[in-house]
Amino acid sequence: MAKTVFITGATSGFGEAAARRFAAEGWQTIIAGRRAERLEKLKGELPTPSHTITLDVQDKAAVDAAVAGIPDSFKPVDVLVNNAGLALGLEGADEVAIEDWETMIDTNIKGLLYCTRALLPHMVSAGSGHVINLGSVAGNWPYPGGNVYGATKAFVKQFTLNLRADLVGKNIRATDIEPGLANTEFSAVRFKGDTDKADDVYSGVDPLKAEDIADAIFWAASRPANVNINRIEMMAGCQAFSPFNIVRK
Ligand code: NDP
Ligand code: 8X3
Repeated sequence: MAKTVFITGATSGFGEAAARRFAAEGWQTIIAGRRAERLEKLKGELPTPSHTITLDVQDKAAVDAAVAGIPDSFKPVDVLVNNAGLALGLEGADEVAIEDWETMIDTNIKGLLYCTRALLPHMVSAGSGHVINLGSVAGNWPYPGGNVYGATKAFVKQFTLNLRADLVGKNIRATDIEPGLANTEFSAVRFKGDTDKADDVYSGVDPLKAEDIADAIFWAASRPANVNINRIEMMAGCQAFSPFNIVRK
């Protein structure tokens, strides 16, 4: 029987690339996101059965309804990829719009929790499953303007590890994938449609591609049952660490 992966944020970037990768490997996909027309287009291009769900992960009732409405032919869900997420802005903590912080928390933290909590009991009943979360290097390494975005990804990392603690012995795996600089719509979203600013992020460098992250997600999902990949932190070859910022008198 074909395996099924449920991917949130499949309309773009890592989620779309992951859907293409899993489908190419013979998996059925459940693809979710807010942009319905993109989901339908993607579904038409995938070689295996796909179920689309137009979904805002910030809406708990909608998440519950989406999970309740999964067709029998897509059950059980073998892997949940909690990928939907975003950064908004790069302003300092004293300047940022509080609404941007709220949106990041509602999406990256609460949306991820809603999806996980809705699907986990089904995985436990089925006796197997795997939750793969999209963290970030921003959850491990501070940078100016990363304030709440990085904090949401630190939450994702620790929640993933705590899921492992809760689920050990239940044949449910949990993995945090923590990419660095990757060229997707991420920066266009972060800079609210300012494409010049977004393009600057990737100019003159060779960043990670969505397919690189899809590769890591699929690799983690396709390890034998006796293996759990706890975390994968990955950076572009052009990216590394900076010295501490010391302000001198
Ligand atoms: P994209 O902007 O290309 O894709 C983000 C996806 O998330 C879209 O499909 C979008 O779909 C979806 N999404 C956003 N908000 C919601 C919501 N409220 N409900 C449902 N879906 C939503 O970015 P990436 O592919 O780069 O990002 C994917 C994940 O990886 C994010 O969690 C991001 O934080 C993380 N990440 C990104 C990095 C990067 O440099 N690109 C590096 C490290 C981590 P739609 O708008 O249709 O709802
Ligand atoms: C995305 C990577 O460095 O822009 O999570 O925060 S970064």
